[in-house]
Amino acid sequence: MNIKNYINGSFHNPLNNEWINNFCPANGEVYGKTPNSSKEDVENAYIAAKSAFPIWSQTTLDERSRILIKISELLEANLDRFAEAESKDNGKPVSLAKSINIPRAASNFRFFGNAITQFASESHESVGQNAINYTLRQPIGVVGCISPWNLPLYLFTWKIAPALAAGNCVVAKPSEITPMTAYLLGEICNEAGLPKGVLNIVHGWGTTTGQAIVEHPDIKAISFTGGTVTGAHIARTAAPMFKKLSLELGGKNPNIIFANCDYKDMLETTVRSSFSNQGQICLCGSRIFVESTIYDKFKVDFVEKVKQLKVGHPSEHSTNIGALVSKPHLEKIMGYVEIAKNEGNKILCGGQKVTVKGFENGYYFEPTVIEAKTNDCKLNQEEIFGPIVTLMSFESEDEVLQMANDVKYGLSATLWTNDLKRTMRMSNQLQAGIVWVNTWMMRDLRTPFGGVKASGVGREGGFEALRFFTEAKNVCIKY
Ligand code: TXE
Repeated sequence: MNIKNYINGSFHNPLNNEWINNFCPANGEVYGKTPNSSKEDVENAYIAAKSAFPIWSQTTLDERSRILIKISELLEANLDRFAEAESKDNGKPVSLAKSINIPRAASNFRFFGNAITQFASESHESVGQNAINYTLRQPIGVVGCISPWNLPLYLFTWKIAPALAAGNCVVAKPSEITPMTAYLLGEICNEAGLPKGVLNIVHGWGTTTGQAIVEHPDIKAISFTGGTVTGAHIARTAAPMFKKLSLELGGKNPNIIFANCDYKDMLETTVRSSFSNQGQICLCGSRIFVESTIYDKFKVDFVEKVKQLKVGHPSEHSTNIGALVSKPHLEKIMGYVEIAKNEGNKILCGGQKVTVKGFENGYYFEPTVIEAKTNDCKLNQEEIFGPIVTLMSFESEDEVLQMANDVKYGLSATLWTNDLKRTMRMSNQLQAGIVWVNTWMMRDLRTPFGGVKASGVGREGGFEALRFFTEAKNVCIKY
């Protein structure tokens, strides 16, 4: 099936007629083509967005809210279709797409459809000067949203929904590796009555289509989620053009386990925080630090649980771990196992490609646990973004804090302890944008979301996202 660009409310082939193969990770076969859109397609998307902006930016909040909530309802009504499409495109278990990924995309539209009706700006009375200041929060105009392949519709809509709610028009590009559900979203937007041109979706390689969006002189803000190297490149391109930038980048997140935690809960959640979505979530806790007094017990229990995870075809209900997203990504993951061996680390389980009967060319890999010798090895410092975690033991709070923070990334951290004072001390000192204590990936969409250090710049979520997608203008009136 060929995917098309969604421009001005209708579907178009790329003008240059260039296409990218779309692979199904579960069997390694090409099952469709994606446009490799050129600058000209991006320009057409921009023109459509620009024309739609005067009306959309003046559309009442009630009406914008109604349309976004309608999109959310239509996504829910089409849950099975979207979940199956996402699984086929990405390799993730259908059950995961159905229970978490697509429902979250629907929640994104519902949440921002509601949030915009509650969004307020400040006023400041200049006492003694007979003046009042009020701040307008005006939409920026045409904005660009670029998203990755790991949570395709979830992260795509996490950007688009607040951008639209705030009154902007959007030129968006999903990952060329997983374009299908973004394509299907166009139909839903038409059905929900989103005026044409308000949202435009162009497909293609990052270096062609994505680059054209970032370089476009009149696309005034870029919201990007993806790799740190790409984020740095986008920042270099956009900064001299004075664009607003939000960058959500990689992570190498510590999962810190103290002996006085609720062990059973910790163990179950740690399996999830290590291997959900085949470990391809920027929030996965890929460095597991365990207090020395329970290290040996944890190692045995954790490895036993990980060995029970079933690697299989994404549509099988019993599958816990589906296929990795692409062949190059599988090769990258296999490369890290070689690095681990060369660094003298010990593979406790996994480490091998898996052949699933009937789907021999699929990109399957065992969930892998590696005991790391030092914190400064490549395995502990580089973002692997797959089903590989490392284990290390620690003696003291100071030692584990030092190791947890001694990495270039700073997205999230997880802490398992029932000691309140320690929780407070460590949460203050962990270098991360998000700290989870005795849980993982529990999300409240009102909270700020983003990272520090090489994990990015800016925050998404709640009013933070609405602030990003608006310009503040202060008006001072003397009376
Ligand atoms: O990401 P890219 P990739 C990490 C993870 C992964 C690595 C590379 O470690 O292995 O990044 O993944 C678009 N101008 N994360 O190669 O390239 C691209 O088309 C504009 C972490 O898939 O960063 C896609 O739409 N756009 C991450 C998006 O950027 C460009 C999730 C992300 O692609 C562009 C995914 C350019 N010059 C990967 N080049 C997370 N933090 O969740 C590429 N793109």
